[in-house]
Amino acid sequence: RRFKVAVVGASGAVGETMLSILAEREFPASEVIALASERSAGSLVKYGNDDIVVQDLATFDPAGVEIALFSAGGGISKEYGPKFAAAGAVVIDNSSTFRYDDDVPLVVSEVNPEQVGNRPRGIIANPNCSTMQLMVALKPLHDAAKIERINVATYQSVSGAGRSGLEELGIQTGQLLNFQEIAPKKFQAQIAFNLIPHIDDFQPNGYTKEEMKLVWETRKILGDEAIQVNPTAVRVPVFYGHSEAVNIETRDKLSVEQARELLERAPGVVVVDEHTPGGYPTPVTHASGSDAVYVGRIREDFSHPRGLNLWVVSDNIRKGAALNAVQIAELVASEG
Ligand code: A2P
Ligand code: 11C
Repeated sequence: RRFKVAVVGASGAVGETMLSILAEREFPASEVIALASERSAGSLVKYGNDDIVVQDLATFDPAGVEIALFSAGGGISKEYGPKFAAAGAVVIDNSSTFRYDDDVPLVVSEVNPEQVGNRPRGIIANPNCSTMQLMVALKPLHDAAKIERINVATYQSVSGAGRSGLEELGIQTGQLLNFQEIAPKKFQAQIAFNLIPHIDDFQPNGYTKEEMKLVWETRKILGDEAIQVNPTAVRVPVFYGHSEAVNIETRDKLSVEQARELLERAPGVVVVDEHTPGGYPTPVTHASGSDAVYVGRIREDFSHPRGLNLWVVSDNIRKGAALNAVQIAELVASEG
């Protein structure tokens, strides 16, 4: 059976990757419809070797769409997601709009695929990119030794902020190399040759929303309200690929050898962990353009009897967003 699929936000950084991954993985589509705002309506986007015309979401009739992948921002998901679901589509939403609703499953395809069927509103949420790669890496360790606490510092690329984030890093880099003034727009401070410890809005507790997403989403995906998560989220001048310095404290002792063996067998994970120059993943050398979650620098935390350190890197646009959304669509399609 083949499905009529719509991609909402098809002209964006995640949307264009959704289209290319649908084609790459030969998703059983009878038709693929590209939707965005009236600004890009009429322009062409790539679906495999084909060019398809972008249509205006505001005037599009969702009747007949069976699977809709949304990545056009939270406001668009909130307004149009329920309309597509009411028209009969399964909505797979990449925004944070529905993630914390009890009647919307939050799914990482390697971690809790069984939740896909549990969708009373016809909506399935795709986690935030920084949570996504963390869950793929930590699920096998959690199953084996029960993680009680996670300390994580993220190093998040500018593509997480969409096309305008990519443009801002490129433009500022050029300007600074030419001794010109820069004027931050998308980011809160200069991003070229700098780091910014601020992603999304500050919360009353002093953490940012990007940091709290790691707390809320980890608990929901692992189905473990007791797990403690202490995040710091940082924007870095990297185009594609989020990295994470992760420290976990487990209930049962996990040796480096045990952790490596579990990770080598884990779906979606590639271990790159040699104690040599370059024997670890980086966003540019491994993650960018790849599907896997890469794990390296696996070592025992010598300051804690049941602590372990990991370095986790993945393409935030692929596994962190578009690929997982397509994998969820594949799970839906396999229901028949
Ligand atoms: P458009 O290109 O027409 O503005 P990114 O995250 O890379 O910035 O991409 C955002 C995506 O969401 C783009 O495809 C963008 O389309 C789409 N989008 C933004 N606002 C709207 C809107 N009001 N209606 C439909 N699509 C929208
Ligand atoms: C970033 N993680 O890197 C964000 C982008 O909740 O889906 C994705 C925000 C989200 O800026």
